[in-house]
Amino acid sequence: MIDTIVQKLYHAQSNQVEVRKFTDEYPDLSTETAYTIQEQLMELTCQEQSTRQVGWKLGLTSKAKQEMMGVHEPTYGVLLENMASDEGSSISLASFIHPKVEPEIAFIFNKDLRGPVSVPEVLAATAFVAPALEIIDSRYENFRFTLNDVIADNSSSAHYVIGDSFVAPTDLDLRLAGMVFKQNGKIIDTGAGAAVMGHPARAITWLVNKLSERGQYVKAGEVVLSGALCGAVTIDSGDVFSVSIDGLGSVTAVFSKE
Ligand code: OOG
Ligand code: MG
Repeated sequence: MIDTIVQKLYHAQSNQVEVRKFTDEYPDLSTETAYTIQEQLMELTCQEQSTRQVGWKLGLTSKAKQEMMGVHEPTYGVLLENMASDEGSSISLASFIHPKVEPEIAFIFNKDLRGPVSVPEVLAATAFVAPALEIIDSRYENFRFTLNDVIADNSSSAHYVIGDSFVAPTDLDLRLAGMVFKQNGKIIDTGAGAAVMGHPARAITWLVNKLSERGQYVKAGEVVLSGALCGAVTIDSGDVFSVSIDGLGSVTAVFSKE
């Protein structure tokens, strides 16, 4: 079963086709098995696409996202080197199925982080925080899934852009950092860092503690996206999205017209 799901998800991602969510066929698919599928899917992707892991992302760490997706627990996924774009480069929608974009706070670590960890320990291991835009793209029909489906699908990871205004996390109170999210120059949502589990670094503690159950950890040099600060928005070709976060600066993602 594991291998079949890995192959089907890889095929869906690389051919931009939707698949039916696997819990329809395998209702007993457990969270542990779902993370094993995710791990094998990422190994296959790294081999096939000659890429490597550069970090992690958290999913469903805000109330807005949990309510939007009907999944009330956080998840994590893997970020690969070939999922990153530099700010300013135009991103083609051709490699996605039904992409959406989310404003997030990215953490970049200069120390390994092994569980159990606390919020101060996460902040002490953080070199910089930066504004980010994550492009998510569920491989499932109509972007609908259960917890274990989305975990198997690498928590809908697809692409991301990190702004290059790097700030030390101790220079500001991330809970109170205000956020303005724009599409084509118009404000579409606002929020603050506290939308993510009360403090975005708390989402990182959740990740590190969860990873330790599987004998894994966050490595120095890795980037972690702490989760959307508000609901995700569907991307149309030609769109320009930006997020500005108080004290962190802003980042823009430009999507090509064709
Ligand atoms: C799951 C991934 C959610 C976030 O930041 O909450 C996520 C999804 O909604 O498809 O990346
Ligand atoms: Mg996200």
